[in-house]
Amino acid sequence: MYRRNEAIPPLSLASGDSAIRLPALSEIAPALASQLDRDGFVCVKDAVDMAWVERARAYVRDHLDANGEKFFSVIRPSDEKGSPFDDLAHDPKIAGLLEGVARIACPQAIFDDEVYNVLRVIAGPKGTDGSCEFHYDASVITMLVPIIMPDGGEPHQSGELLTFPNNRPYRNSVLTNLAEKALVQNKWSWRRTKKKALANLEQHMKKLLPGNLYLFWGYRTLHGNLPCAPNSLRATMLLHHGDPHGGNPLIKVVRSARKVVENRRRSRA
Ligand SMILES: O=C(O)CCC(=O)C(=O)O
Ligand SMILES: [Fe+2]
Repeated sequence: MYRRNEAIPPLSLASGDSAIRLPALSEIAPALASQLDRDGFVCVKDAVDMAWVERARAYVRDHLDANGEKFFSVIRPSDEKGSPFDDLAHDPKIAGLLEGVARIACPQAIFDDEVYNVLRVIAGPKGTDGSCEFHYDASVITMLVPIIMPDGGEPHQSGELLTFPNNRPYRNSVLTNLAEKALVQNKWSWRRTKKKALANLEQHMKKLLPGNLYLFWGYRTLHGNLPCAPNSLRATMLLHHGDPHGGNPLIKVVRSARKVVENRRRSRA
């Protein structure tokens, strides 16, 4: 068993072309699930090949060169064949790990054939876009893959992740879930949550290092990131898997409405 806050080391490195070094699922899934239940956050150290990180960095830089230095996100960047995001999201080890671990925690969850993924980039003069927008993810499990993290900035101003791990249980009712999200995902609550996190950074702040993978129970964990210094660059890939309210028609309506908003935001970016 691993101690609290200790990174899970790669137990036995897999060979082959994969960008990911992870032990066999059967070895690691139960340990990961219980560590997530206990600590709420797991770091799998050195699991991502730095060559993959460099390819993802080059993709981000190309996008910024073409579109200007500003916040952007790409929904399902894995749809671009041959991209680093295609490789990672379609890596059977990643999908297997996410599904294997999430099934232990939430047996009723429904799993899409593909792991939902997002590329999220903070850039430009403000450095505050999207910061401290605390939320619960829709997915049982969230994997965060840091690509570029600001360095040399003031501590607590470098886009560090803030988490309130395992802050809520799975809700039986979709309506309870939506009401709870509405209650915490607004600017008044964001201000309160930020203050609470800043008052106890040791407990809530997670430093993210490219090359490592980070896991948390996305549905149960209230989370957001601290602002970055002006003109910083911060890029993360998020992988989400397992829907605790899978197939519910109300959730489908909410998601398609959100997609419209996201697309508008992206077209403004
Ligand atoms: O980029 C991050 O650190 C977190 C983003 C996030 O929580 C999300 O996109 O769901
Ligand atoms: Fe999230």
